Amino acid sequence: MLFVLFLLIFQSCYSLIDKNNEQCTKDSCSSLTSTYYFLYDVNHGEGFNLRRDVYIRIANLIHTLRERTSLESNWILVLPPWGPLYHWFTYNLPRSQLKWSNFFDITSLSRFIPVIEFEDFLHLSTSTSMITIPYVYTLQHFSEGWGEHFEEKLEIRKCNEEAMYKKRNDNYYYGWFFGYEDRVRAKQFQCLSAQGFITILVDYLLKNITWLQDTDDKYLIKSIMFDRAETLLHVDYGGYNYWRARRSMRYATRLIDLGNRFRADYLNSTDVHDRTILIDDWTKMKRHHGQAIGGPYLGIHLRRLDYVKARPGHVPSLEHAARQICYHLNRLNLSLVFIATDTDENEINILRQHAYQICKISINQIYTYRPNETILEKILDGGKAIVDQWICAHARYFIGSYESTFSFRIQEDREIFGFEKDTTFNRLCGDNEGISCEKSTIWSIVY
Ligand SMILES: Nc1nc2c(ncn2[C@@H]2O[C@H](COP(=O)(O)OP(=O)(O)OP(=O)(O)O)[C@@H](O)[C@H]2O)c(=O)[nH]1
Ligand SMILES: *[C@@H]1O[C@H](CO)[C@@H](O)[C@H](O)[C@H]1NC(C)=O
Ligand SMILES: *[C@@H]1O[C@H](CO)[C@@H](O)[C@H](O)[C@H]1NC(C)=O
Ligand SMILES: *[C@@H]1O[C@H](CO)[C@@H](O)[C@H](O)[C@H]1NC(C)=O
Ligand SMILES: *[C@@H]1O[C@H](CO)[C@@H](O)[C@H](O)[C@H]1NC(C)=O
Repeated sequence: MLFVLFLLIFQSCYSLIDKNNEQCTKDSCSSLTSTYYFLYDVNHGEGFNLRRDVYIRIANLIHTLRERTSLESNWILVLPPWGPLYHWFTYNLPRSQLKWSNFFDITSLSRFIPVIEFEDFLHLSTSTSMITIPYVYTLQHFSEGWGEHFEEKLEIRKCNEEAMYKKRNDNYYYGWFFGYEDRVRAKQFQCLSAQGFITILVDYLLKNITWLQDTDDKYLIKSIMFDRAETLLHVDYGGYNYWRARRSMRYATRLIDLGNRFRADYLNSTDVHDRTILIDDWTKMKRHHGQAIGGPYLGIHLRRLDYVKARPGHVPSLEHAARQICYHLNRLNLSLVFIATDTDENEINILRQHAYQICKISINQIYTYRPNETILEKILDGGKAIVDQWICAHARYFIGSYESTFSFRIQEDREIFGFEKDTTFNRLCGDNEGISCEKSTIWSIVY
């Protein structure tokens, strides 16, 4: 019924619109040109690289939503501040309320969908004290499970777990909101059981949400937030718009500069020789496999810490990792190694010693990126992770860690540069898997 009414208004105004909507008078068309803000959050235990994957899902949702409603509304994504993240533990660094511009290039993101930082969202309110989001939902799985066959469904249900947003005496809901507990609240909160692709939310947003003007609340901004956004699936994993969203996730310039400087200083790696020249506007960059050759070094992502226990069969001992490094250096006639890793220099030194014993590669041919305190304070743990990824993405040959989302992001960057696939989709093998175990799954770029 509401939707029919909406269609009627839409049609009557559409005739007035005449290509652009400037001819709408404020009264007759104001509802058709509204700006809406979409917010989301992810389960707090998830790491940096899975969160980047969730961004791609959400960006595609916004993209679809904008295609479906281009005449009557303008949907804008509010970027969820980073942190605190379980893996970002360097003592004394700021750990939360981190802007996306620390790590990513906002102009590039905006070439796929319009985005704003959360701080800019806060400034939309004329009040400096409070902002009200009309609807907040926590997505959750259906408590009875997936059932016999795959079916997309959505239903308001009782919260499976204790609700993360609590109603106070003033009838508003309060919660974490990226550490801005005192600045943000919700008018309504519910749990939404959800199963299927992320775009299932498009119909819900268009049909089930009525944007009542709450004249009592002067802090209200037309916005909606979905927490636990990782609950829903990619709409087209590995497809055209997956890759467009991924290509839009260019890194912040200062991180790229740091990575490039390290490549030039220690690895004899520059874009002209490596054939990895970046075009500023990603929409104009299209490479085919084999165009990029990369710098004269082997890139390794050696995931340690919790992985050693979590993936026992597939994570090599330091000795077996060294054996594999020697094998590939020899095979590829390379003499330099770059290792991205979450472990400390002590473990890498053990690995260096093993490599020396196995293939006489000297200690100073194996590099890691260890920024000093001054740099680390600027780029934070997340920036260091990106510089590590950037350097691996430019290696002549890359070997990742089994099923690590950190490695997946490097593989995607290499697809964007146009490396030969067999230099990219490789992984370190566990001690009982030999030296040439099953490769990682190939997800080729699509233009
Ligand atoms: N600098 C740096 N950090 C790393 C490296 N490997 C892992 N990390 C850190 O540890 C985190 C790993 O968690 P994720 O990003 O979720 O990636 P993952 O390896 O798939 O691990 P899980 O998601 O926990 O299964 C990264 O975000 C980094 O903060 C590395 O090679 N270099
Ligand atoms: C959305 O609205 C339709 C029509 O009123 C209703 O049948 C459906 O249950 C609603 N969906 C949810 C998730 O509330
Ligand atoms: C560095 O790379 C260039 C171009 O690939 C090559 O000509 C040069 O010999 C290399 N220098 C070293 C020290 O390996
Ligand atoms: C291996 O590299 C060295 C120097 O880097 C070079 O002299 C030699 O010809 C290369 N061998 C092969 C088989 O490419
Ligand atoms: C930290 O490293 C940067 C770049 O390598 C360098 O310019 C700077 O002088 C170093 N700072 C300190 C305090 O060592």
